[in-house]
Amino acid sequence: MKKVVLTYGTFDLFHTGHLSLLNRLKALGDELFVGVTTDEFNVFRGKQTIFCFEDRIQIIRNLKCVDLAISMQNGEQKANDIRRYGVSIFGMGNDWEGRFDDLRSHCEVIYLPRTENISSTKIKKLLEVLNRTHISDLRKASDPITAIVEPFDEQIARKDDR
Ligand code: C2G
Repeated sequence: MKKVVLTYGTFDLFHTGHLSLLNRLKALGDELFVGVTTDEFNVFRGKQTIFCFEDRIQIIRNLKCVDLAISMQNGEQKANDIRRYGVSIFGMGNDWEGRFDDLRSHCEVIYLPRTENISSTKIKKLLEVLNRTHISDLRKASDPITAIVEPFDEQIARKDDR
């Protein structure tokens, strides 16, 4: 019988931390099934994503290490999925350490070390900073141009009034 490994995640702005976790989980069994949080579930738990559900699940579905991608619509479906898919191992990153120990009555539960120094939140924060820096740079660059153009604008406006 095939050994099925199951995990869940948002997988927004897919990065090497996600990839490393999925590859390590796959290596623990024969098949890797991945649940991707729906946009509705993310709204419910107050998590905002950059990529929509369809985009996030499409990336997961197309990974070499993933055998099946399913939707995660709520926090209560795990035990059902474990039964339905004959899951042997349920695995998550260790930021979730201890949070799913109740599933131990259904299958083996493991928490793997997270990859340091990368996360969707960090990427989003970095982009925000870049964005702010760019806006202020653009403002600085456009100020002298505005100073040159403004008198012409005023001249044209005066001519139009006549
Ligand atoms: N992860 C990792 N290393 C990182 C970032 C994330 O190993 N640098 C792991 C997380 O520990 C998690 C998985 O990648 O197991 C997916 O992470 P997220 O997309 O942040 O998913 P999350 O919002 O934690 O959703 O009920 C469980 C939730 O659905 C998990």
